[in-house]
Amino acid sequence: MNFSRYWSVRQKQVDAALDHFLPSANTRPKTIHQAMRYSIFAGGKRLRPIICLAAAEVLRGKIDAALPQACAVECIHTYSLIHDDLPCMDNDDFRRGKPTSHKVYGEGIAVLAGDALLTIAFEIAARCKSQPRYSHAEIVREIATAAGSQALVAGQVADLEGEGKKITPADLRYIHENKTAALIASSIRLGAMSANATPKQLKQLTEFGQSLGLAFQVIDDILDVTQTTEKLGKSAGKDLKAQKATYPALLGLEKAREEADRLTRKARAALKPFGKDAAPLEAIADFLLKRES
Ligand code: GRG
Repeated sequence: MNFSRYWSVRQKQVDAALDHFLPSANTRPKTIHQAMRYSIFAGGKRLRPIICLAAAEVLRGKIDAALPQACAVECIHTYSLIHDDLPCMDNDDFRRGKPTSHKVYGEGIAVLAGDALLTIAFEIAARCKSQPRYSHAEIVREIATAAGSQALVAGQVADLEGEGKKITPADLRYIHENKTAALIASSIRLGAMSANATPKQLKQLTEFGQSLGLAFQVIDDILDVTQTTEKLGKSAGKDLKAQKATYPALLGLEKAREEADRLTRKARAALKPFGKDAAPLEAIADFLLKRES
């Protein structure tokens, strides 16, 4: 498998679908649609939509059937980044290699661009086809749960409240599971649901997504202290400055790397029942472990 070609083909498919689903930059009121598009097309990796499509692929489902759900999760992810960067949260000037939304459009429009991306995620998801095992209501509930106050928002609350405090490894795991792993696991689940996964297949892929999501965040913590701002496209060294608990801060760099390794192996083990069909997800797990940005 030529992984970089695979990734770039998928990125293009996701970008074309997002372009189709989002109102054009000329749609009134122009400012909000320009701001939504500015952040969506600022150059994100598209990890969540691509793993959603890959999960469908592993179950021999159609990519087209998973595209609305894939775009919905990317809209939610981008909203969370816009809001996370606001002065009242992490206060960052730089994201995806560009000035953050509030730096370009002002705080008011940045808040609204985040709100509008969160909302449009559900409009886009509602365009998907239901499957014999998964109704529209179940698909929409999956997304709402992952974005809500017991997952993504819960992680952000615990992260905000944990700043400058001594937190335990269990607290750190709670933050990472909710702030990062929940949306990643849900992206995989949505792809699997679009391919009408059996309950057993969905369980295996959920396990994969949870371990992959945690590994992704441990690696993100490591990159924050080992890479430059230019390479990351976002401010490096921020966690340290904000006195945030991270895996390298809690365990040291070497143990944090071992933990990322262990979680990736655990994720890969959950793919065993899919045999050779799991190749795209296995390749993604390996790529994420070795990534440098
Ligand atoms: C504001 C409700 C709310 C939540 C914010 C996503 C988030 C929670 C905070 C952003 C900061 C952060 C370190 C989040 C953890 C998840 C993460 C590593 C996001 C970055 O994901 P990438 O690397 O980003 O996939 P791109 O830009 O490539 O899409």
